[in-house]
Amino acid sequence: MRIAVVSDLHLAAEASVCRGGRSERALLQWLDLLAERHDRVVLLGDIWETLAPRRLGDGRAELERAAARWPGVMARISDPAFVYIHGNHDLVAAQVLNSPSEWRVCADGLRLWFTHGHQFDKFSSTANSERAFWAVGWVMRAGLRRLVERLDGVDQVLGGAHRLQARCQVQKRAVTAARAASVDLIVTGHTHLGGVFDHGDVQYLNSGTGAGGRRSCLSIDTATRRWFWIDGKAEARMRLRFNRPLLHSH
Ligand SMILES: [Mn+2]
Repeated sequence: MRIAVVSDLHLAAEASVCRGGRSERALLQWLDLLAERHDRVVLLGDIWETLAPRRLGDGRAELERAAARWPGVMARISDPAFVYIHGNHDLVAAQVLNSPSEWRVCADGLRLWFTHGHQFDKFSSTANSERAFWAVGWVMRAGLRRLVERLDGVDQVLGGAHRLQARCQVQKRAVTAARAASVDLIVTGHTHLGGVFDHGDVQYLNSGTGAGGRRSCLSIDTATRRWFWIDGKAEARMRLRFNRPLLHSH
């Protein structure tokens, strides 16, 4: 099975708080190209930005407004070629769209677990984070996008995310959970730090982000047991951090 993974688009109704770009056409071209080349495209959470409404707690209305601005993305969510899993910034989709928190699949003898990853983050899994992200929305409306981009780094520190495998607490917790659940691959987004990370018996994969001008994604082929992360920022087609094929099987 060939699976592409995209996450953290942060599509919002208002341009000032939308980190996912301006053109839906360009975004759909990318998603449809991935759908053409894979059996499934997993939309792994934070596809919608519903934590930055004008009024705190208005997430449901915010999702409707965002969907009206990005109708093609919403149409793909109900397309069988796509699997949509909610994250913390689109948690409201669990009720409104019946979006699950995870997808577990077994293919070619590999067990895979797809989940957004905020549950492994000590900051985003707290109730205070909703208020914090709502405040960030107003900072963005004030035109301080650059500041927010720096806040992304603060968010990573608070949540325990790190670019380096050995220092990433989110990754460490995800791998512990994967071992307890007896899966071979755990795939998350959330930290915006994409890559393929070898933990021996478990592989941790992160899709990175499709926001901030990036088009990062994962491509997984369970038949050949190869998976790679594409950093959508610079060399869009460059294959980074190839994994070693898994030798064991269940
Ligand atoms: Mn997230």
